[in-house]
Amino acid sequence: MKVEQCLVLIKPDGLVKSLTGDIISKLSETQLVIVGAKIVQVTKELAEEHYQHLREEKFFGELIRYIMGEFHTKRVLALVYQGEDATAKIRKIVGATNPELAEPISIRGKYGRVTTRGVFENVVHASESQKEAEREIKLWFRPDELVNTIF
Ligand code: IDP
Ligand code: MG
Repeated sequence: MKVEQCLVLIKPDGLVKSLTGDIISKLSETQLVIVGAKIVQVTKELAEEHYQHLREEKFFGELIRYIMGEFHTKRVLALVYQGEDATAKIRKIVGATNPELAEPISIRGKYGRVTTRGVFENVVHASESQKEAEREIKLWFRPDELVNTIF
């Protein structure tokens, strides 16, 4: 067991569907601590950097428009969780990337959908590993926006 951080984003569909409270309540079962939180208007630069690993995918353009809020609202709620095994605990509650394959009681299984445009609108993002979490948190937050100086 080791202390980790994890970036969670409530994506624009999650905000429009008024799921913020549900998602934060569900994540509180992990007993992890929130050490950073803010509403962000996602720029193209931030979106493309965040999803750089998917640049070659055919759905990349739609994914960028989705996270920028072009289909819902131009807001994302960014949260940083910290605690033991944060990424694994959060990813379990969040569920699989494809909402049709996600556990029905996971956040994505409950609230996500596959659009005819070909994007998985899966309500929430969570870092996949501690390495990714560090990269993502540095991208989304300045050090002084986090409770402790983490990075
Ligand atoms: P993750 O969000 O579970 O870590 P990633 O592979 O990092 O999954 O993909 C980032 C986001 O891109 C997903 O959350 C989803 O919104 C979208 N996405 C990933 N794979 C597909 C796909 O095959 N079709 C449509 N959208 C996808
Ligand atoms: Mg990912």
